[in-house]
Amino acid sequence: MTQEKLIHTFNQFNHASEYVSHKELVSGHINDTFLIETKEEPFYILQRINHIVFKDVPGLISNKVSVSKHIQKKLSHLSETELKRRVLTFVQAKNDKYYYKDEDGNYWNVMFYIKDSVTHEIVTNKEVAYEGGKLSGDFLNLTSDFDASVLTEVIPKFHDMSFRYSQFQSALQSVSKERLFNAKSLIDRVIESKEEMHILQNLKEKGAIKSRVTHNDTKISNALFTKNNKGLCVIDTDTIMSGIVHYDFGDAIRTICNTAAEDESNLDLVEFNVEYYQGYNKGFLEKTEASLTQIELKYLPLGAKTMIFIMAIRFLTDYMNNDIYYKTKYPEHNLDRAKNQFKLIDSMMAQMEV
Ligand code: GN1
Ligand code: MG
Repeated sequence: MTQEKLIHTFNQFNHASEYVSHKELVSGHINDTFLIETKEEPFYILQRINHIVFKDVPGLISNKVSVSKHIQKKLSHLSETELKRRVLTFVQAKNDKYYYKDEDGNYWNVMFYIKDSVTHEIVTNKEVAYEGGKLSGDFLNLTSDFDASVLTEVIPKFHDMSFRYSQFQSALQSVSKERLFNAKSLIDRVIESKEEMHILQNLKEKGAIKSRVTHNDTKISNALFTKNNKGLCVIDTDTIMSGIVHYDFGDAIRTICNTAAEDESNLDLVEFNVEYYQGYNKGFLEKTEASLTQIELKYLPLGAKTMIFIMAIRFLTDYMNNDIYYKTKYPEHNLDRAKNQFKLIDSMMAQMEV
């Protein structure tokens, strides 16, 4: 991506700002994200949405813009400055849409950068876990009256276990001998866990757990905090769709409670931090307890285990498919991610009853 092209793309959006410089933000595995620094604030986030992964980008943009607007309405008592720190605000393109499609077929969107905020790839502070719980809970509350059925399913069956299982089984048919050998023990684990890992999906399909608006990518690096560890805003809302609360609870726990990064290859460093589980759980329940059903509450811990497992099976499947989905930095990267997630489940099970 040349600088000239980036400036050209940025200038397809409605703003009165002058580009000064940019930085690529590299933490995501799917999209390309740039911080655009301007002559005078605000700064912006310019993002290329990966349209191989997200087949209906206009639908995705419509989901996230309409949910942002819904939350903005609900928080309209806040000052404009505060509101822009609490919810993502998207910038319209000159074509009046909230995205711009370039000559190469790439889709771009722009939002305001939320300054004086920090993200955590690894949590090292109990307050961040607690505040993270409040943020996820708030997001679910603020969107609870939004009709989830109008949302586009941006990645069909995204957290559907039987879909992830069938992808895993297809990969098993075509995996190379070498990768099969390297992944054998993890493959066996996936097969052993099949029944338990379908419990939540079965409850969802029976209607025992209701679908609603969920974020679906609540890893802790998708939340912004102040420098004093107060929760500000959830970001990366590309995967907003209809789902169950366990998806959001579980993916947050998966990342908050891991004492190491999700791709740490030294498994001795990967442990499940129960204190952070309790902290997140407390913040989450403070916001949602009154509105969750007994059955939703009962299955939150299994939700955490299931979401760790679903990432394990997805990383493993991608490894068996020769890394076609996630960005990887070295050949065994996806295998290391999968091993890491299984170690996290082992450590969780050694300390908690699920
Ligand atoms: C992907 O691209 P990013 O980092 O926002 C993935 C999530 C995984 C995550 C694991 C669309 O998210 O489901 O939890 O990697 N997003 C998609 O880090 O597949
Ligand atoms: Mg994401």
